[in-house]
Amino acid sequence: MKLYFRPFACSLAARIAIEEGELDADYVRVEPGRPLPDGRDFTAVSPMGYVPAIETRGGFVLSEGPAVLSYIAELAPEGVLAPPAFSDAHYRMLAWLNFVSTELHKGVFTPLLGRSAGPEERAAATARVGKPFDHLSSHLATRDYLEGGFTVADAYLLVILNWCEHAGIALADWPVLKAYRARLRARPSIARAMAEEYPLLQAA
Ligand SMILES: N[C@@H](CCC(=O)N[C@@H](CS)C(=O)NCC(=O)O)C(=O)O
Repeated sequence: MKLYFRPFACSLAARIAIEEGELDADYVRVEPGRPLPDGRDFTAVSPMGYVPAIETRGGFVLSEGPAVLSYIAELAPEGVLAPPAFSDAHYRMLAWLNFVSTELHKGVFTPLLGRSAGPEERAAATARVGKPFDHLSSHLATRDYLEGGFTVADAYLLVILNWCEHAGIALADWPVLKAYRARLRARPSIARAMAEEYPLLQAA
């Protein structure tokens, strides 16, 4: 399986899942405005040009983070990256993936990290972080992970929390989330995945 990624983008969650699940993957970096190493334009893999995307040896291609993370979770042994299939916890994990994707990634961080939003849109995006961060804080105040043990939803949330400083969001205002981020960063799979991508980010 190939994982198409950009350093420290949302695709980092898929790399974390691959590390945590001890799965095999080749990592293909996507560089804006440049063809892939095999000469194709990245839109041949991911029509919107978004990472993450995966491509299997059998030719199965998939984009959209929550779907990619769910697929990777199913490649790992049951219980390693997701609660057992068809359990209530499994569906709650899917709900968290959607929550992180919509309420945080696209709703708050995409406008703050991109270049196209003007001051009004940025202020509105910043104002939208309070409700989901408050909800996460009260949920995580009594838990180590979003749903039982570590799942791909935690990997996705960690990646979003990594962006706070760059987006001008004061994570210190949510100490539960700050502690959760520190705890996750200390997890070996996450530390390894971040260490792989950090030098690429620095050199970019
Ligand atoms: N709907 C997509 C969005 C993914 C996305 O926003 N990816 C960003 C990186 S975090 C990206 O590839 N941006 C490149 C661009 O905007 O051209 C998903 O959920 O996977």
